[in-house]
Amino acid sequence: MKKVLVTGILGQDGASMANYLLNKSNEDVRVYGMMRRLSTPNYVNTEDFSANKNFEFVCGDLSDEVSLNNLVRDIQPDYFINFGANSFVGCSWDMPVQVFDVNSLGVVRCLEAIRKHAPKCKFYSAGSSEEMGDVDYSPQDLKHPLKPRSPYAASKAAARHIVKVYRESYDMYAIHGVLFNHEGIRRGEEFVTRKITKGVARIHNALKNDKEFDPIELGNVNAFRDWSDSDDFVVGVWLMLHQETPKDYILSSNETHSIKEFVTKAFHHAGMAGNWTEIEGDELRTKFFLNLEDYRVAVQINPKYYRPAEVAKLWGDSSPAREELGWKPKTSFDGLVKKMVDWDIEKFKHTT
Ligand code: NAP
Ligand code: G4F
Repeated sequence: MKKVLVTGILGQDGASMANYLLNKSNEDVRVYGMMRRLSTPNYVNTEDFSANKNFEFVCGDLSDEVSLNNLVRDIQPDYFINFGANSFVGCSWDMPVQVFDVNSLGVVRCLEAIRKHAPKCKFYSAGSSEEMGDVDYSPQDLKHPLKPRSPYAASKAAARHIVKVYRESYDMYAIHGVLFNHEGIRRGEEFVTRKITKGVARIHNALKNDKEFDPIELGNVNAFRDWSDSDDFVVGVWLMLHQETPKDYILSSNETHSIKEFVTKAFHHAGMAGNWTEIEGDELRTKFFLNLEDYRVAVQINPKYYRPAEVAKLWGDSSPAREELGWKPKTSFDGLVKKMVDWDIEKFKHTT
């Protein structure tokens, strides 16, 4: 039985990976899910597998090398999948030191723990399309230069470099997969897709109950992202850990869509048609109206959600992963929007 240490177990990808390994794949594995100490942990993402006899929560923190060294020494994992991070770009300007400590130095701490205590362990580092940032061309491939636009993106670019250094210096199986945006029913509620689908569910319920509602407030709705389903990506990450020679790959949908398009589709899927209106030169007055008799505003702009520097357009090229690893995502953009909207309408059916 192979032993897999997964950090970020209470987050989206850590939980999706554990759920895939324990419930969906035919792998014979024991999963150790690392969480940090919290006064009130939120176990909502781990409900599907936490009772599995091959699963165990373990305690550790990416900012603390003692806990990482002890875990790697005691567990002797075959795979170490590092999904733990401060993953929210928007807050990374407010806490740049913490972001670098967890996202960059945290990766060094993982690599050192493996080098010292389990050098044969295969390591996955969670890279990001944000590393491309101020993009030179589309779609972006692994040759695209690193042009980070946020402390978060810079911290991931640093992680990419150090993983390569350890791979080449110590002959370690260490990879840094560059993943474009991926979402789903475990997505944190401050990320734009989940914020939209939760808001759509709230407005859907209000209309159903003949009640008033407040609009969803967003920042830059003209940004484009390459969105996929997290459940598809964890399969790709697992494939990346099974190559003969370690190599980095991109995972992406190979499509790009604007935030506006996501909003329109999400409302449409919930049975609420609507339209965007804009006043030229006055972006702040951009609004999404529902096509009701009284044309009510369902989305409006609040500049507090603007970022000090924006990544305008992410659009990935994952053809090497598809051709060389045989990875193929199952969920389309439309399928993703539908899955998230349906989930949130059910989950928040009593919220108006
Ligand atoms: P997420 O839902 O925010 O999960 C991140 C997890 O990391 C959380 O469970 C968090 O713990 C944990 N964490 C934060 N600080 C930690 C620390 N000091 N020590 C240990 N654990 C810590 O993020 P995600 O969407 O699953 O993303 C997984 C990874 O992929 C992250 O590295 C992210 O940067 C990267 N990534 C994500 C995407 C995407 O679109 N989702 C794309 C590219 C790369 P708490 O639950 O205690 O807060
Ligand atoms: O959903 P977001 O916060 O995701 P972002 O910044 O693209 O980062 C996510 O994907 C990265 C991979 O590309 C990951 F590395 C990272 O960990 C994270 O998972 O924002 C998406 C876009 C941005 O352009 C943002 O400015 O949506 C825009 N946006 C507009 N209004 C908003 C909002 N984003 C958020 N979170 N909230 C808004 O109200």
